[in-house]
Amino acid sequence: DSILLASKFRGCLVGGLLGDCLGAPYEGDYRIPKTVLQKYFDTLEGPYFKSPVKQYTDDSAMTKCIAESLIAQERFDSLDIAKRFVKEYFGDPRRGYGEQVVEIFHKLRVQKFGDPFGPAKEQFGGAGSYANGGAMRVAPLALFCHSDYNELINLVEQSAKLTHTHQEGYDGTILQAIAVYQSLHLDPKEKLDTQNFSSQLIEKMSEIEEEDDNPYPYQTQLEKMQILLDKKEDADDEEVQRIMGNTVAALYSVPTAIFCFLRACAPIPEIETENPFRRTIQYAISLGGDTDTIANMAGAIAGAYYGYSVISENLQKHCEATEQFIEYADKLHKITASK
Ligand code: F2R
Ligand code: MG
Ligand code: MG
Ligand code: MG
Repeated sequence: DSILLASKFRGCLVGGLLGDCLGAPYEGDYRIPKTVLQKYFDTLEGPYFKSPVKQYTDDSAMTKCIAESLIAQERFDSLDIAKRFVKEYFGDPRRGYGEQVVEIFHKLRVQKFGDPFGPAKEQFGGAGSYANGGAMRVAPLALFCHSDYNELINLVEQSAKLTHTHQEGYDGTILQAIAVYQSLHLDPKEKLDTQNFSSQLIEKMSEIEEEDDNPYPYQTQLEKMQILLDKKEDADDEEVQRIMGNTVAALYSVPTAIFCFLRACAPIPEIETENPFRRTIQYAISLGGDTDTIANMAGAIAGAYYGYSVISENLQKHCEATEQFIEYADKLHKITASK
C-alpha cells in the first residue's frame, strides 16, 4: 500500500545516504577490522555521543542532482541533470569525485551543454568509464520508475551514459536500479528468499546483456554470488573480496553491494546488531575498498526493502543532509503517486 511504499522511498534514499556518509571515512582501506567497526557503529548509535556530522561524498552529491531534477521537471530530463551535475560540482568540488569524471564537467561547461552525452564518450580514450559512478546515484530514478519496468531500464541507461559509456558502467547502473526495483516490490514482513531475489536479477540481466555482449559479465558475477550465499559455512571476508571484489569498477562493486544486502538478512559473525539495515552497511564497510559507494548502494537496496522505520534515528542524526533526503523521498513519492 501507499504508506509502506512511502516508507520504502524514504528508506531507499536515507539508506543510501547513510552508507555513503558512514562508509566515506574508510574509503580505500584494505579491510576494516570487525571490532573497529562494531565500536564505530555502537558509538554513533548510542544516545550520549556527540560528534561532528559525517559528510556525504560525490555519491550523494550526484544523487541529489538526479532527485532535484526529477522533482523540478516531473520527468526525466538528461540535459537538466547534466546541468545540475556541473553546477553541483563547481559549487562544491571537494566531495571526493572520481578522478576522470570531472573532465566531463569541464567539457560540458566549455561546450555549453551542446551535446550532454558527448564528453562521456571521449573518456578513457573512447572506451568510456566502467566505474560505479552511474550506479551510486541511480536510486531516485529507480524510485521514479517504480511502476514501469521498461521505462526504468530505458531511463536508467540514459542517466548512466551522461558519464559512463562503457558497457560495464551502464549495465552496472541498470543492475543497481533493478535491485532497488525488486526490493521496493517485496513485503518486508515476509522472509526474503535470497536465492529467488538473485535468480530474478540474473533473469533480468539476461535480457540486458545481449548475445553481442558475451561473455555476460554481470550474470557471471551474480552466479558466483549465489554460490557464496549458498555456502553452508559462511564465506570469509578474504573469499568475498576475491570473488565479488570491492573496487570502483561497477562489475566489482554493484554485485558486491547486492551480496551485502542479501547476506545481511541473516546474522553475520562479529557483527553484533539485531538491525538488518545496520548489519548491511556495517558489513559492506568491513569489506574495505570502495566502502562509501558499496555501502551506499547496499544501503539503498536494503532501505528500499525494509523501509524507513528500520533505520536508527541516531545513525541518521550523524549524517549530513538526512532531512533533505527525506524530503526528496516524500516529493518523489507524491509525484509518482499522481503519475
Ligand atoms: N574518487 C573516489 N575515491 C578516490 C579517493 C577519494 C578520497 N576519499 C578523496 O576525498 O580524495 N570515489 C568516488 O569515485 C567513484 C566513482 O567514480 P566515477 O564517478 O565512476 O568516476 P570515473 O572517473 O569515471 O572512474 C573512477 C576511476 O575508475 C577507473 N576507470 C574507470 N573506467 C576506466 C577505464 N575504461 N579504463 C581504466 N580505468 C578506468 C579510473 O581509475 C578512474 O579514475 C566512487 O567510489 C566515488 O565514491
Ligand atoms: Mg564517494
Ligand atoms: Mg544492452
Ligand atoms: Mg566511493
